[in-house]
Amino acid sequence: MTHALLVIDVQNDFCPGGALAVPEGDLIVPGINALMADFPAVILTQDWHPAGHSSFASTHNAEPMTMTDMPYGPQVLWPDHCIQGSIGAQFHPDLTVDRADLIIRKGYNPAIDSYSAFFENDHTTPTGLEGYLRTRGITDLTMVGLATDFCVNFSAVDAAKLGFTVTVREDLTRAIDFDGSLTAAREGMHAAGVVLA
Ligand code: VGL
Ligand code: ZN
Repeated sequence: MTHALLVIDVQNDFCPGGALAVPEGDLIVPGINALMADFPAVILTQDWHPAGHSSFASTHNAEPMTMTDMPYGPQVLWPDHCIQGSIGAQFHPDLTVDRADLIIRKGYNPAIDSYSAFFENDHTTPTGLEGYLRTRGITDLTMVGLATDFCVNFSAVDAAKLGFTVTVREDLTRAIDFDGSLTAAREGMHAAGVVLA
């Protein structure tokens, strides 16, 4: 049994002052850094969109935080965020990135959003993370980061469905909480067998 810490999207754009700021998103950074010492493996994810990404409201001449229908289902339209190579896409400057064994990027496909670290939002296109974890013998995952109700939620549910033992440290996450999304995320994670600690 090997237990990895998966740190989701602790990037400038999801912190106060960023393009898609999650309230208090920066407050979890010291606790995440401290937690890294308890894990033999640390993996970071990085939301990494090309300009003009299909999840951006601006791409559809729509208002941010409205919904659209994509071929793979309903999709929230976000403000432009985490554009490849931008300051907003960089990790929070205080995050300890040196402990990371792997940094996995997602959301680079212009036509499909990717909340989950495992699959794009079509729920079928893999990111490759599953194979990485399995070939390293990693069976247990603790997840922290941003945002609880989107990327942490989708990553945790996918990991549980894939058979990993998953814990989400809610004290080291923060939520966007859009239209009941946090309550729905908690229920979905619980139903999938994710331990909310
Ligand atoms: C996220 C919305 C859009 C997240 C990423 O990291 O939770 N949310 N892109
Ligand atoms: Zn994104």
